[in-house]
Amino acid sequence: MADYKYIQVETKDQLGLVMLNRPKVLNALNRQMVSEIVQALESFEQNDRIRVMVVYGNGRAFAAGADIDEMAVDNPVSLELLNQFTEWDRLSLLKKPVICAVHGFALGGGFELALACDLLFAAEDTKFGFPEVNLAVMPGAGGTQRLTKLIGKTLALEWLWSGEMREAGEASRLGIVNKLFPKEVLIEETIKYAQMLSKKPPLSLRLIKESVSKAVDYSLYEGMQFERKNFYLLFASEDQKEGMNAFIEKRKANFKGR
Ligand code: CO8
Repeated sequence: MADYKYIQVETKDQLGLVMLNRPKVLNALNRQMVSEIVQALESFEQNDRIRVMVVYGNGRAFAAGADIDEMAVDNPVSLELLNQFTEWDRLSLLKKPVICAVHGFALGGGFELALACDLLFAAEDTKFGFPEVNLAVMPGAGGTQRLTKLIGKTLALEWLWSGEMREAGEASRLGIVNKLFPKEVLIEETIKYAQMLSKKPPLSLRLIKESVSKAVDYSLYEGMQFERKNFYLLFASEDQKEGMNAFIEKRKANFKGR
């Protein structure tokens, strides 16, 4: 497995786990760390044995945002030339399920990373927010877009303008968090859920993810056409035969991902 400086990577059965690992600075996301996260997830994406990926943080927090020390000296030209977000954009090309498990703080770029994943599980102690406004900047990795698509314009504006931190319970009520857990069992419960998901037919998970993602951008009619093609496509898979035969033969299906 590649040697990373700011993350730790491991596999567990059919899961690929990525742990953010700069605990002294609350996993502040510097550029190399973002590169490493994207590389690690892409290598799990290419690994036939991995079916579900999990991202979480080591130490007191999931991530307290982009690394402010690194960003403080940026200017528009350096940012344009760096073009760092091309890497970030590759997160949305991942086809396998990605679950994010957050605790402590999920702020700024850390919150954006969580929102870029498919499912968000949170410890009850998590504080969410976009403090960028207090630094006289704004979210730059999808925060204004993904948050607004999730909770609507007025709620998003109020939250982003204030820069305030909100408790996990409120984030859950707003529909941002899928599951809340006591901090002590967050990773264990997330892995349990990911294990369950890893037993499902991978091609179905994949095409469901693709179709649901289209629902955000497409009209209902276009979205339904897209969904239908994916529905038809699954009938070309061995797993569809296995799933339906297992039902008819009253046995447990064994899905191979083809
Ligand atoms: N960048 C750099 N260092 C950080 C960051 C950060 N974002 N957050 C915390 N740290 C460091 C602190 O400087 C401190 O270091 P040291 O011990 O050397 O002084 C250490 O982590 C521990 O932090 P605190 O002592 O501050 O811990 P507290 O428990 O008192 O406070 C807070 C925790 C409230 C989370 C506080 O650390 C804080 O406000 N952090 C900054 C939060 C923030 O403003 N985040 C937004 C950053 S901007 C951003 O994310 C833009 C995204 C653009 C796209 C990025 C794509 C990746």
